[in-house]
Amino acid sequence: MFSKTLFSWVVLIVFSNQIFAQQSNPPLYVWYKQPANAKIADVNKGWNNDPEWLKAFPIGNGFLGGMVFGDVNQERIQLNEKSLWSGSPSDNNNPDASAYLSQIRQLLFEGKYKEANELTNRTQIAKGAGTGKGNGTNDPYGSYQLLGDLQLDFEKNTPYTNYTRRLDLSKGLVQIRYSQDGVDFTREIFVSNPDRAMVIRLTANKKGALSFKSSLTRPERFTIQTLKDQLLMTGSMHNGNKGDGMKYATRLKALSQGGSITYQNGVLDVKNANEVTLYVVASTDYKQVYPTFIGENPVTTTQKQLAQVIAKPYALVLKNHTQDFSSLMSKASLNLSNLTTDTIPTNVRLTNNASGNDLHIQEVYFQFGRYLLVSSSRKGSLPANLQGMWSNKIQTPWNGDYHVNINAQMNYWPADVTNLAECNTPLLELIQSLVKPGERTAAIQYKAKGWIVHPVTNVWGYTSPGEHPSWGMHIAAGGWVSQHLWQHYTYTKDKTYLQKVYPALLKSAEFYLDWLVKDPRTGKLVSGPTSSPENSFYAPDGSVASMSMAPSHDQEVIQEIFSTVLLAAKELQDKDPLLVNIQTALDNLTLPKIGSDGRLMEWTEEFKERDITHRHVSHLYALYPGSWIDAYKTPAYAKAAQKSLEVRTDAGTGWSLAWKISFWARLKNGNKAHVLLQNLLKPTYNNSINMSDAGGTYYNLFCAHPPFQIDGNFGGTAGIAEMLMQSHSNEIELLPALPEVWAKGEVKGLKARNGFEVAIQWENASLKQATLKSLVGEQCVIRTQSPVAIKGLSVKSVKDTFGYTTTFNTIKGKIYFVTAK
Ligand code: FUC
Repeated sequence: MFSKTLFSWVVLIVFSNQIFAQQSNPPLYVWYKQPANAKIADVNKGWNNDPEWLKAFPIGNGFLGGMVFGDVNQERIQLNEKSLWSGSPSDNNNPDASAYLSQIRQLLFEGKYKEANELTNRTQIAKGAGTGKGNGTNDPYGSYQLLGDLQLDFEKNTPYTNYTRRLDLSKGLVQIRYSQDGVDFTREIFVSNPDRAMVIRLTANKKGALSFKSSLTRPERFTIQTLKDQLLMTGSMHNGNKGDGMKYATRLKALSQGGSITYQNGVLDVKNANEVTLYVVASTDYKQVYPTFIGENPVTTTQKQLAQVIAKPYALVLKNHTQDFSSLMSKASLNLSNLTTDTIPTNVRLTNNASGNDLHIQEVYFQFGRYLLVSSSRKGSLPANLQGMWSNKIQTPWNGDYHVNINAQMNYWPADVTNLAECNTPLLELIQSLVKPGERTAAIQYKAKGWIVHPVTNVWGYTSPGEHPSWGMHIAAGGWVSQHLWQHYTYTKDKTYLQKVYPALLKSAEFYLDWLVKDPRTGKLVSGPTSSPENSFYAPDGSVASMSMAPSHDQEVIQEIFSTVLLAAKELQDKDPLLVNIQTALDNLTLPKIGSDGRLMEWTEEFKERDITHRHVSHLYALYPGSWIDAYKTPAYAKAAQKSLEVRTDAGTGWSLAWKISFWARLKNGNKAHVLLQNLLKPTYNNSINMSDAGGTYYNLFCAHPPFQIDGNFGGTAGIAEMLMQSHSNEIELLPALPEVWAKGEVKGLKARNGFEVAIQWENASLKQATLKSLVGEQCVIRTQSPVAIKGLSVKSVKDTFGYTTTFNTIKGKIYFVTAK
């Protein structure tokens, strides 16, 4: 009797902890049977990536990162420190710009595009060198740069067998194995966030078999000091003004079991050890505080870091790291393949997928995007940049900066929805750090209140326009990034957080209030002069132009930021007098139109595009990430958006393909979204930098712009989530865009707006069951294709044109079990 009761208790406990009968998660490795060649390529030859570098594994803790080659005789870990930038704070605001604004607007209203564009090109640009045309490493703008290279020279040449290298995505751990000269060797490499150090553990199954020389190097600006028990590399960056800028320091130390370790002439020499652990720590004197940006001395910081990590046994450092890393990675999972072991190397899968449909690489790609965010974006670090944090160059393409006309935003699309809110904070902090410099830019450049950023920013608080208006006069950027502050709130409903970010939101709206002007032809409010990011058109006067009044993108972003501020004010019961003006402006805003060919118009007139398949699809902002265009609520606009998308084609740079996955998902077309995912996954093993080459995926799963650019990885992950669950319109839609090829599967840990955590299981391409955990106790509306039942509740699924909605109140902390009827 007693044991029976105990048994039922156990069953009950086990059952209540389970979301539902779980499938086991598929293995999460990126792995290969070959090393990458560690020979250092000339990193200063333009923007081309080294194809071998694109075979290495990226690792990182948000601050310190590495690319691990796994080369047997000559291991190389190319190092990065995320704050390591050349350049320095500079004033690029142009005080003469505002004097020309009304003249430019007048010319545009009169249809004199040639004159208007010429005048804009002359007057509405940054003062000084701006971004240095994306090559600003020796300008004040600066560039993100590599920290250097760690090399391990085993001074061997003998053949090896049984080679494998793998990156364990769930633990953030590289493991390399091989046999050479009759000895089995292993290497285990990770970058710990709790201990802020890179750790490299080498073992052999024969005593005394480990001998190698190790050193730190950098293409320029470095000094190596050989200390008694470590190597110290220090240097300072070019500040862009013929002087020294940011300072950095890196330390390398080894501890071994058996054998000897000596440090001489900049070389760490290990002889006949049984086991060796190398520690790398690094830091800079950067601090994200405008206007000086100066923090702690990196020589001191690294001293503390090293002391902390070597004080602990290796096993403990590894344990703390894996716990930390996997606590984030395990928050969401995707199972499409039902695999339990992975016997096919990643490069083979990628090739197989190109001619078929390798479900495992698709689920790995989803998790790889999450892995990259966990590795490159942690509390207190700078956000993931154009290359996340991995660059092997002194001049990273486009300065490896924060492009805010799509790229930086896309990096953070997966953050909330795939349950990595912790990794979101660096972007939210960066945005808030732009308010002060952005207020100066608004005041000096446009004599406007509020704050603005143009399409690019760096670690030095750059908010001025770029050097050419065709790309540099993206006026909507500030509103777009501010939207991220609000979106994060919609997931958490945390009012303390909202209170903190509200001033940035309000001040962004305040800028647009000052900026908008009345179109004399319609009496409506329009933004301009401004571009539809990076696209251009043939104006009626025959000229090629990028400047116009009221391109759809700007109007959509402004519409959204105004609406958002009004919602935020309501949540906080704020009564700021500006809110009345915002409401009035919102009511008078010009909104996009549908053209005679059925497309959503990119500009207010039906101009002929210079490039009809342009990679930017900014006028569909309102479809995704915005939500004003909705397949169910505004079907006519959704149809027009679809037409625009079809004309843009299924090709594009990496991030463009990724964006299109989410567009198609929002249009509820899973098969089309999957076509785009497959295009994004197309193997691309060259080092082209030709933008007209369609993007794809490199050997190590990095996204090809080309060259390597990480946004497509993040956008791909977000796109997959958007195919499986959507929550942008106060409903949680389960399986809104399931492609036929994902007939069966399970996703767990997706976050929905209004505070829900969602798991879904499906079979035969339709919902089997789902669970929703209510995190804040809001009412829940779920949308499904067929009626559902909710365990313990009496609910009714109400039919409409697009499916069924089921509404129920929830209690904070409770899990609701949904089953298809
Ligand atoms: C924008 C895009 C480019 C590239 C660059 C970093 O300018 O148009 O394609 O992604 O950012």
